[in-house]
Amino acid sequence: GLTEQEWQKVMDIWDKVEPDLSLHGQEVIIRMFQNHPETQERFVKFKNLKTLDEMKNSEEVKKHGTTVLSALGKILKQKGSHEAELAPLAQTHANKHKIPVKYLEFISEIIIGVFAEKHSAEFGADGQEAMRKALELFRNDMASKYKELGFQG
Ligand code: MNH
Repeated sequence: GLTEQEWQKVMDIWDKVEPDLSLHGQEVIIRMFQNHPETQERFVKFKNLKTLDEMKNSEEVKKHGTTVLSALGKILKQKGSHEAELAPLAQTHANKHKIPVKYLEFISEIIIGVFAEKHSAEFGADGQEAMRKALELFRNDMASKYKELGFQG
């Protein structure tokens, strides 16, 4: 788990991100598609977007980015006691969207990269390390749920 100080660092950076979830979310989704094109194939609604411009101009991408980050924010705020928030997410990502843990790893690193870029002053090495630990905890718990659900992930 994380120490209370580490959770505090995670919450501090979240305070910076939260006022503009859609901008951060849009950037995360687009960068995931650019760096790992196989992830885009998992989205029926985004498969058709071909150029970076199309992605940037898509209201749907922005909306999805907001959906993802608001769900993540709710989870992080539980500071590890996130069973109630995580279970339904694991269910859909295993059974419906079929998202491997590897892709959750991709998006985790991208989230850290985007936040670090946008908030370099507030998000130093220790903050990044705390966020990495929090996202690892999230992923490990997703992976356990995947296993229970019989999804190889
Ligand atoms: Mn994901 C839908 C949260 C990572 C692919 N995702 C959703 C929804 C939430 C969500 C909330 C909407 C409700 C639901 O279907 O459960 N997703 C997350 C979070 C992370 C995440 C918090 C990690 C952080 N998701 C990923 C990754 C991929 C992915 C990584 C693929 C590479 N998600 C999807 C797909 C949908 C979805 C596909 C369905 C989108 C749609 O058609 O509306």
